[in-house]
Amino acid sequence: MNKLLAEEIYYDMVLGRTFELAAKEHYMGGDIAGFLHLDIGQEGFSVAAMKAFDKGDVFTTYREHVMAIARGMDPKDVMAELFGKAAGISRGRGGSMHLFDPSHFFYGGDAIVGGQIPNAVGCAYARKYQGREDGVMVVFGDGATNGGAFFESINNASTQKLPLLFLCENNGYAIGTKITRVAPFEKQAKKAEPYMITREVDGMDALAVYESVREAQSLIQDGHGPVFLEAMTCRYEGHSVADANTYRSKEEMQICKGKDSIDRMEQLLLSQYGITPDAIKTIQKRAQNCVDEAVAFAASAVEPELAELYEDIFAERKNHAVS
Ligand SMILES: Cc1ncc(C[n+]2csc(CCOP(=O)(O)OP(=O)(O)O)c2C)c(N)n1
Ligand SMILES: [Mg+2]
Repeated sequence: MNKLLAEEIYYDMVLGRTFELAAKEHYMGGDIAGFLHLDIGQEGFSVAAMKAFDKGDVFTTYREHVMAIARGMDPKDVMAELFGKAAGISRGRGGSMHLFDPSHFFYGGDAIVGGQIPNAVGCAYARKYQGREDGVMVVFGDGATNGGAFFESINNASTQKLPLLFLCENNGYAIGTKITRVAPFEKQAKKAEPYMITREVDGMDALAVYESVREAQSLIQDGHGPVFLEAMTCRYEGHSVADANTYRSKEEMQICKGKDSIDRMEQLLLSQYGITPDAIKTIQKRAQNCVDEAVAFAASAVEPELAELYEDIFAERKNHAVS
């Protein structure tokens, strides 16, 4: 990977964490309502996956602030969405779990666990039908692989040889339930093995994630059909800000935080890319300024008009009658 890209990935990881720490503060302060799922600890995975899958369509889960920003959305528009403001990326209608931006081929954020998976299958079918070769990537958690929609989707995608990357972020927990209590094995790729090529990567190593997603994207573009890539990660916070994370021991959290992807990337920049400690500080400052501006923008933005309450709820009814 060249220096410019390594620096860009590091910046987006620092930006993601800074953004989420600010979001947490404003959630606790009452500026943000609803649920707030933080990606803190998993930034390396989220940023590298988005940077690697540079073209194509992306569907993801409710834990998606960092992915949305890494995909190219303006942090101001994302923060305004969390604040429920009209200037938000989903016009204040979606909130944290529904960041949606067709101009970046980013179709959410989905509050329904695994709900995005069949949507991605439909999109991949459409793209194949249209002869578009970029492919589709769907990101979901380990918990989502226990749902029926997941099994129907892998069956359909492999039968139809769809250009679809199933990217599983396995942090070992579905809310507070350890995955091995509700699935017969720790690695969820086993569920997809009979259907498609499967791969595993250390999700706390941003460069490794980047390389694995690139490789998987080439495979789906070359007509091999779908690929299942499993990234082993670790989230530092509870499932959402409302979850006190009491189900994990101090020792487990210590091991988890010892793998910090931002620290690892920073060491790499210093030791292999010749980036100076001063340059690292400048990047961190730039990220902080960007987040401060995003918060100021969101705080001063206006709320959606009450009169628009029922807009964008249902599709416009079209008359398909043929005369
Ligand atoms: C269909 C559906 N069932 C249940 C829930 C409640 N729920 C929200 S997140 C979650 C766990 C999903 O597992 P995973 O993606 O591994 O969770 P995470 O790592 O994000 O905690 C559940 C059961 C939901 N949102 N949708
Ligand atoms: Mg999980």
